[in-house]
Amino acid sequence: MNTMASRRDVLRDAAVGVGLGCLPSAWAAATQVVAATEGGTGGGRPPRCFITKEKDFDDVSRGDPLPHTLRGEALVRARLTIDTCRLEIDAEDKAEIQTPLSIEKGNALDYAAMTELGRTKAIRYFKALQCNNIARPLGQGLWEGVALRDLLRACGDVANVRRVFYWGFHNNDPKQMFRSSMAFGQVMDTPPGEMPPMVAYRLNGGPIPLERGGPMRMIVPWAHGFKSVKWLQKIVLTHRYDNNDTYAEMNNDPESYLKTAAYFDSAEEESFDAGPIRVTGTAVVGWPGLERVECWLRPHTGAPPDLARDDPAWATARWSAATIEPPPVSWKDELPGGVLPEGVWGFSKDGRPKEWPLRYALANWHVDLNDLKPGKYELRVRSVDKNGFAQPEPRPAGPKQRSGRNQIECKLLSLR
Ligand SMILES: Nc1nc2c(c(=O)[nH]1)N[C@H]1C(S)=C(S)[C@@H](COP(=O)(O)O)O[C@H]1N2
Ligand SMILES: [Mo]
Repeated sequence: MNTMASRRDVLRDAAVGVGLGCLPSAWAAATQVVAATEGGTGGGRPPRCFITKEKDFDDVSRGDPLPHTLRGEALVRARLTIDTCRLEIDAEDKAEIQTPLSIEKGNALDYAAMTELGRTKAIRYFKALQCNNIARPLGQGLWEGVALRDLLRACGDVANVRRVFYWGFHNNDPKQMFRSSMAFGQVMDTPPGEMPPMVAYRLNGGPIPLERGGPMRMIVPWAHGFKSVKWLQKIVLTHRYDNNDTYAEMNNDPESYLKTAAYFDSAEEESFDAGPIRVTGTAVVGWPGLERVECWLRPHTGAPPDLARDDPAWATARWSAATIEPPPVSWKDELPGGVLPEGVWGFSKDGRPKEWPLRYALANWHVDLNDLKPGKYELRVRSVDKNGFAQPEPRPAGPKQRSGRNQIECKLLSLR
């Protein structure tokens, strides 16, 4: 076991950032880039482009049959088409609402009403979807919709409201209901410079596909995926102060914030010919922000790469900064047609992001490994948040802490 060899500082800060949204393929071939896949299937590998194509997200859905497998008449009955979808807003318990919106009264919000509201009130922001319990981002989209606070305000006076409950289509089987909730203040009192929760009706410039929870989906920027309810149909204001999230079950923390954590594009073992290697990955910029991404390289010890929390090797690990890639030079090439960068949350009038990396989004990073001798290596990656906590801090990484995955990933590299 040779942990000392890791002291050979084989990592260095790559000064040149080639990494705009998508890697040029000629460059990639020349330098043995550990290729990012086009996402989707292979266990949640995020693609290299800043935006994930709608079809390339990994899917986390409950229901039997899954709502997005319905077709034809069944889809119409489920009210999951652009023409049939309706969003109802009501109150329960002691809570009151002046103008409830209901299918019965004929004033529920349909898709046309949502897009009409959007003409004056639309907001757009990037959001990385990440499951509380899956250690890899599912994808990142540009979501467009109307702030939930604006929809609620349009329903007139309310009284005795403490929480907002909401759910989507669930095959009319109460057991299949997937619900989530927010405190009333989280919905109404958006702090300056923050993104509000929204009812989204567009993803990446087009209607939200059924697979991604369209036609209408709740998007909660600061939270894990379970707050972003798909196939949204019902919002209920309540006097109850307790959370009713489906994700409150099974020891999940229903108020968990999106964790800051770094990932390899591919965590699988890979072989290379001797020569420079670039390893790429993404980092989720969670609630505590992202200060930097770091890598630790050491010769493979032969032991399984899952290093125990109390393994002495952690204490002598040498972490070197990876390069967080700069914003795309041309947002026009990244954004869907018709969307101007200045129309996206967090961008200034000159079309540039005010902060980088963007909060609740994915940052791309890379690390260059040069002068590696033939052999087998372990490469680990971690994020350091703006509070100075390095992953997995500030909480344990174990499976019993269900407030968002944050284990340190390890990738095995073989050099011939
Ligand atoms: N209606 C409904 N919404 C849902 C779910 C669900 O099962 N049903 N799963 C949630 C969970 S746990 C996650 S992580 C995200 C996943 O979003 P995606 O499938 O678009 O990647 O959707 C959330 N919204
Ligand atoms: Mo999830």
